[in-house]
Amino acid sequence: MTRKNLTLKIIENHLTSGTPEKGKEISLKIDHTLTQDTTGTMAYLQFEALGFPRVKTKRSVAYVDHNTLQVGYENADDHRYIQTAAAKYGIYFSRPGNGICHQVHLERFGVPGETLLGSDSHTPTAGGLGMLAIGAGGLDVAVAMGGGAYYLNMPQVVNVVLEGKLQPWVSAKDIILKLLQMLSVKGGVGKIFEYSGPALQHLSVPERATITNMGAELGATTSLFPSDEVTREFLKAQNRENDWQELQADDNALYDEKIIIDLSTLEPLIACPHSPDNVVEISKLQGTVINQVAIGSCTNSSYVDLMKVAAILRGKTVHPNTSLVIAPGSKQVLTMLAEEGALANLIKAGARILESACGPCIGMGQAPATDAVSLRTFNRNFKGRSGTMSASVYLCSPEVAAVSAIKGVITDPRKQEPVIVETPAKFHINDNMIIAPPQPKEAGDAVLGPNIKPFPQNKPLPSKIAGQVLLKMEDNITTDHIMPSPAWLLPLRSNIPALSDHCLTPVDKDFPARAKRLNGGFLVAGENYGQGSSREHAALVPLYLGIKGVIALSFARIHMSNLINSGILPLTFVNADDYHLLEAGDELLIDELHNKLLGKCEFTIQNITKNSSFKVSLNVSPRLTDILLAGGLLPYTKSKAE
Ligand code: MIC
Ligand code: SF4
Repeated sequence: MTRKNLTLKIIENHLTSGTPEKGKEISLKIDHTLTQDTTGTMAYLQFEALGFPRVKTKRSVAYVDHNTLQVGYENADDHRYIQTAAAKYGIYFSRPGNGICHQVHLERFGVPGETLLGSDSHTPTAGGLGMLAIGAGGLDVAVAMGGGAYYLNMPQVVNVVLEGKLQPWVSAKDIILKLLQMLSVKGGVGKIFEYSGPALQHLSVPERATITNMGAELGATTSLFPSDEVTREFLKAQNRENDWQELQADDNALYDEKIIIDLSTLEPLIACPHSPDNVVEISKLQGTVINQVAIGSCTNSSYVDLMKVAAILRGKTVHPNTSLVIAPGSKQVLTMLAEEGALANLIKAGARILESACGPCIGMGQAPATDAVSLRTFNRNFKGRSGTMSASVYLCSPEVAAVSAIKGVITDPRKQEPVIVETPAKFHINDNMIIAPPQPKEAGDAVLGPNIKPFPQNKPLPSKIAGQVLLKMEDNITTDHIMPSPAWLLPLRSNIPALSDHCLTPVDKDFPARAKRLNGGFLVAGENYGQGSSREHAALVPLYLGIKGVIALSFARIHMSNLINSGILPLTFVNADDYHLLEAGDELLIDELHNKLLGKCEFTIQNITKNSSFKVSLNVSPRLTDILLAGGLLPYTKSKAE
């Protein structure tokens, strides 16, 4: 009798190389891919540059959901490019207005037991449905669309056992906030979180998806729920029962780690500024004045979430000093809210209804006022991400957000009568905003606009690299720091030269000019460098600025891959003390690099300024070393195809 966990079963079913043993490199066949508009343009340009004629996956979907605010021609041009590229390459196109990629994929496309690679860090949302869903950079997704395998180091599998039942007013959001409180934003790096236990019978698929969605904030590779009767009910209600199959871990399955959470002991929790792991019990914040409440995002914008919000707001008025905005997760959710009268309750209460898109979560509007406090149901509260540097953003459940919006202060809802909303037996199905790809001979060419510029490509790795430490950074630098994306920069996502003037400016506003003047150099950082968004712009823009290597105490998974894919060395300090000794402005030299890469993964960098040296390691597989030597994944993949 085998004792396999579910992660291992799905991995074994998709394995194209390697042995799934902890830490070893494996590769997986990818069944589905998804892209969204702010990473999609790059992914399709790269797909084109790789020379693939058409996608080879079972299903690839291009969503437009992030940058839907067309303040100029730029976004509209991106949308047109993505739509025409999707038609040309055999990809489904989810039109702007149809909803947030993760919510729509869950509702209309996700299939238990299959693999999904998405150019967005919250792709693991589909793990709520029993899919092995992983976020990656656009180039990895482009390769997967062309039929290439996805490579990763076999993660450790953590079993999260959920016991007991949530108390009234405590929700799925509080389960994942609890894990963030326990483990921190780097506690999940190199891990997959597989959920089990008696409490699962009480957690619907969208609730499970709230948990797998925010597993990204733990730094996890992905998170996974079994596919059980609850999953079957959800797919049946989506008119997709045929996509269901039962998937469970074996009895007494083996895991690398186990965490037990008794749901009955949880309280409503809130993540404080400026990190999703800065979590406290609501009682500690009770009475904090809030200027804004924002409900939505791929974490908490499902039908049940918003029906609860509507029930709480029914007959009430939003506090005069608080602005409430609500973005339903999908057209399906919005349609059902409208048909059931809940939308009217929201509007009557004074909520400002936004379109079904990411909206304020990616800083597309609704930036808070100077020094304001914003309470959001989102997944990230990094400093400045809201569009206002001085704002304080707190993260909570939709229930807490709605009750607090009425009171104008953070309010523990537990003294009130609980609201009960059941998962519907039938969702409203209408896929008229999803365009299936035409037959190849009917598809025209992909249409580029003037803002879509060629992306930078690296040269093969030289054997001698010299340069200055251009910037020294602390722990947990996010890709929002490296390549900020407020509303006024998002239209430039297809224009790397224009974006380069804003790289790392939240850390040092002079960085781009310095990097350009000195023709590039090195970046130095602390732990968990590059956490957060999957945007490969955080590697492509540094590449454009001549960055040759990043030396850090540790890296976040997706960003490290993006650096390698761009041919930038991700080096780790062997001794943490050397991080403290290194200073911005130090001149560094790595010589005989090719020889060094042939040997063991540790080598020495000379610090010319300090007349000293320090050890770094490049702890990557031989395949990744070859990618670095080739100058990135694109030239490497092309050379393999020749
Ligand atoms: C995010 O939530 O940070 C984003 C915006 O969805 C990103 C993708 C992007 O930067 O375009 C992500 O999570 O990967
Ligand atoms: Fe969109 Fe926010 Fe989800 Fe990113 S985290 S996909 S910006 S809703």
